[in-house]
This record gives sequence, C-alpha cells and structure tokens, in this order.
Amino acid sequence: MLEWRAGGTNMAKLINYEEIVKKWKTFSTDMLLPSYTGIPTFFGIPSQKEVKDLDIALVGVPFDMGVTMRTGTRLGPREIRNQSRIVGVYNHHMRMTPFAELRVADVGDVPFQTTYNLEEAQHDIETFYGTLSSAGVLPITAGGDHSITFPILKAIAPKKKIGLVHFDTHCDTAQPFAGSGLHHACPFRNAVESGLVDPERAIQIGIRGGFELLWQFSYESKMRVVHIEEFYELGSKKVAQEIREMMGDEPVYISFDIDCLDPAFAPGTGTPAAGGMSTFEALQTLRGLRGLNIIGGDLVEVSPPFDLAGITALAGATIMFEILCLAAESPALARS
Ligand SMILES: [Mn+2]
Repeated sequence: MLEWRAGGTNMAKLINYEEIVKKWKTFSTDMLLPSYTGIPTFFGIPSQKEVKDLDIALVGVPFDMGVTMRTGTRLGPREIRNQSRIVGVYNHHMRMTPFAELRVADVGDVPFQTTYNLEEAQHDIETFYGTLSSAGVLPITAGGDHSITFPILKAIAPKKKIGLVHFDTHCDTAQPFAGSGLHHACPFRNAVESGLVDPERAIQIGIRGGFELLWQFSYESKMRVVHIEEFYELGSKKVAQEIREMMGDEPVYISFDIDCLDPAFAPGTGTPAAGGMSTFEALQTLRGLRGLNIIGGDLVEVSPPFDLAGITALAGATIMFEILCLAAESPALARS
C-alpha cells in the first residue's frame, strides 16, 4: 500500500496512486515523495543504465569545455535535475503525462574518458548517443554547453538530412575560434557542413546582440533567421505555424539554448543578451509544435554558478519537460 508520506491525507484521497502505478509505463516511488527529498533524477523518474526497453531517455551532458566565454554549464544537468522535481509530471496545456504513455528513464550522464580534449570529448558524446540510437531510443538532453549538440546530431541523425528548430540568442554558425572548430558557437555550421541538417529546413529563433557579424554562414546557407524583433512582430502562433510548414512530416531536432530567454528570466548562462523573450513566450511557441516528427531535443547552456534562486535551472527544466511532452507525441516513436 502506497502512502502519501508528507501526511496530506486529503491529497491521497484526490489522487489514486494505486491506479497510477498500474497505468503508468514509467513509475518510481520517488514521484510520490515530497520534491525536496530523495535523489533528484529528472522529474523523479526511475534512473537506469539499461536502455533497450525505453522509448525516451533523459540524458545529462555535464560538459563546458566548448565555451567561448563564461564557464559553469557542466553543473547544468545536476541543477536541472534538482529543479525538475518542482516542475512535476503533468503538462496542463497538453493534458498529458509522458510517463503514463511511454517508458522514460533518466539514464544518467554521458561518461567522459576525457574532458580536456574537445575532439575526444565529442567522440565520447557521439558514442553514448550512438548506443541510444541503435536501441531505437529517443534522447532528450540537459547540457552542458551548446558544443554538445553537434556530436548528438552525428549519432542520431538518419541518413536523410533533418530539420532543425533552434531557439537561441546566437545562430551558433561561427567560424573556428581560438584554435578549435568544435566550440559552442558553431555546432550548427558543423551540422550543415557535415550534411546532417538541411539549412533550408533550419529555423533559428530569438537571435539578437553584438555577435551578429559571426552568423554569415546562416544567411549564406539559407537558414531562416528570426531575430527577436521579428519574433515579437509575428507572435508565437505565427512563428510556430511557419515552423510546422517548414518541417512537414520530416524528422526534426529541437535545440533550445536557455540564453534565448531574456536575462531577467534566465540570468544563469554563459553569454546572456538583454532584450530576449520570456519563458512563457518560449513555452507558447513550443506548444504550437505538437505532432512534429521529433527525433530528439536538448536544453543547453544553464550555468548554475551565475544563476539566482534557481530561476534559470527551473526555466530549463520546464522547457525540457515541454520538449519531452512534444516528443511523446512524435511519430518517430511509432517504432514498435
Ligand atoms: Mn547556443
């Protein structure tokens, strides 16, 4: 017999936990514990290393050796796990919980052989996601800096070029910098040049700030760049509609850099830029993307040392949950 250990007997009457255990494909008794107790996995779901029976794996990539400015995102996955316990398990907008429909687990963090060599570290990331991909498991990731997205795409993108929905302050299509072409400001240049992403089915949303001169590649390769001013002119509904038209039924990856949000909503990040969208506006845009053929997603660049009261990690966990819920409806999951 399960108990509501916080002692809220009224709550226990309202929610039939026995039914939840019976119906949910993903269940952990930690989900019943007060969110400030226990070991903080993503959303309180079970932690397991074995991936073969999963539909979706939640993965941490505690890596920040790809940054061009301030560090700290290596601590992102741990703090997002912590704040995710506050986010909970139910999506009020979609009226669903992905844990009832699918087998989802926190598969832990990417194990690194080395974090002191970008090329080798990216190889470790690619190897880990290759295992998930071979098992037919869809990954949703908490970073880490944005350099992690390129090796993830290398591991999971099918032979056909995929579409990209990218929220960010920066286009991240810069040239090599300080001796490396694998840093966090160029994953999407690498993804296009490697033939993983179709630039004409790539949209970059929320772009602004003084690094504009670095994004020439986005324009030359015909990626769709939605500056923050245009985002506000169009509104989240029209932007979501444009994304849906651009992506159709083809495979799509969603990459969300938390610095897309205004620093008022996400101060804890390495390269913040004032004048961004709110957490709500980002969520509203994502909510317009139900039914896309999502093959994976990530939430990157949360840097807890620069955060205040967990605002950024909470926003990150909330957006990660929204992407997870979108993925839960993806046709890409209809594999078995
Ligand atoms: Mn970025």
